[in-house]
Amino acid sequence: MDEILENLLKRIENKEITVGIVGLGYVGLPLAVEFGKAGIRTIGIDVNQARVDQLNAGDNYIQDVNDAELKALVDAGTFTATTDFSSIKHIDAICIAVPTPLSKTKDPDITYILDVNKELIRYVHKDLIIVLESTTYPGTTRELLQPAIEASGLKVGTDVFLLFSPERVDPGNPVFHTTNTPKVIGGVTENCLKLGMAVYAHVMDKLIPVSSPEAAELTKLLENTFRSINIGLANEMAIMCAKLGVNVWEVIDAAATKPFGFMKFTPGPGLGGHCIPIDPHYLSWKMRTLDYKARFIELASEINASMPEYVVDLVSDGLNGMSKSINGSNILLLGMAYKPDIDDVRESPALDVYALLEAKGARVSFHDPYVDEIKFDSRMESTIDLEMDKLSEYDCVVITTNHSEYDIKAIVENSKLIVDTRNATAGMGNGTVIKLGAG
Ligand code: SAJ
Repeated sequence: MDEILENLLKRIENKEITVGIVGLGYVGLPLAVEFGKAGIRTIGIDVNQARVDQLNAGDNYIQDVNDAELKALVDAGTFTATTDFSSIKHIDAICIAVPTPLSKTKDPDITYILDVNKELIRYVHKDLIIVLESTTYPGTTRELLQPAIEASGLKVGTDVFLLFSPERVDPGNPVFHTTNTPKVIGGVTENCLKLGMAVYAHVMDKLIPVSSPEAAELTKLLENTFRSINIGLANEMAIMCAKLGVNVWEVIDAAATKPFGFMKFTPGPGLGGHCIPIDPHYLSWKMRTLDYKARFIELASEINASMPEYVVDLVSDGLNGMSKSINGSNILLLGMAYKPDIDDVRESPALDVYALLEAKGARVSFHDPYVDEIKFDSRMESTIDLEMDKLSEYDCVVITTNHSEYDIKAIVENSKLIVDTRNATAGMGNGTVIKLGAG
């Protein structure tokens, strides 16, 4: 590595750098806080002025970020937020953690990455280290970012340094967070990798270098495709067990006693979150451009996407047993977040269940201790207060997300009919409970 690069490496190791984080969401903000806590000047860049103002006032909005830690970094001037991309001129290493959703036709929507790219081209400068963290299809870093950056005349690997390093945030995970989750990282060149690793070494306990940005991009997609497919298998097992009159939860628990070669996944009302329902489609889309059909991904997606409808059929069967129909019934959904003990409703299957029941004429309400209100088409719906003595007013209560604070026993005792999609009522033998996958 020549002298210039050695000097750059030394500056990084001595924390004589400024780190920029683009995208101050559930990935970017925790990462920015960790760089700040490591004593590195950190500038957060986000297009959302309200978010920027909130952060500069020391107010946190991400559940996994410690309020006091953020405030201390803001008060000390170690972390500041801005909407101004020209700050890149004063940044030595920039991590891009913007959303990569799907379009309506389930194709990758990399608009956010393209928007950042436009700003990068304007302010990219010599010795800038650029890391893309957003989950994307293999080839994005090298085929999209590199040509755009090099159009400025700066050469990747000698003048600027370009890498891909997937985010692995598991919102709400009480054990694994930004610093103690191994960090995969792939550089366009050896120098890119060396410098990128020196930056991340300040905040990550363990770095996993791979040979290319494509390997890093695909590592992330394998991780989440693995989950989507295995969740799809658990959901299909639930459907098959119901037809066989066997309790899928008992079967899964028994299989999970195998000390090797098995990993437990459980059925549910469908796939929620910012990643699992979305990321595998980035891979299947890329494969379609190479005339290859990623069959496992498509099949798992089909099964997972059918689960909200399957839950509504269980509700219909339950009401039918009471000579009632969905049409005109009062139905309460417990839990709108896409998984327990978090406030995130993105892609939550509970939203689909809500909409499907309403479309069939039910009067639907919801309770969620973490979600005050949800947006339906153009209207906002607020959570009800959960009062045990009022549960009998509902013809059916659906447990869509089993938040830890739910007193399930009391809910079962006070409800006329329960459809349990999460095995929350395990062991509560009660005629009023219909359980997903329990025959
Ligand atoms: N789900 C099931 N059955 C299961 C597991 C999950 O139905 O056995 C459902 C959940 O209810 C949820 C969805 O799938 O609706 C996604 O669940 P998740 O546990 O994968 O949660 P995410 O998407 O918040 O977090 C995941 C990470 N989760 C874990 O590794 C446990 C991980 O895949 C990624 O680090 C992260 O997405 C990401 O950002 O990619």
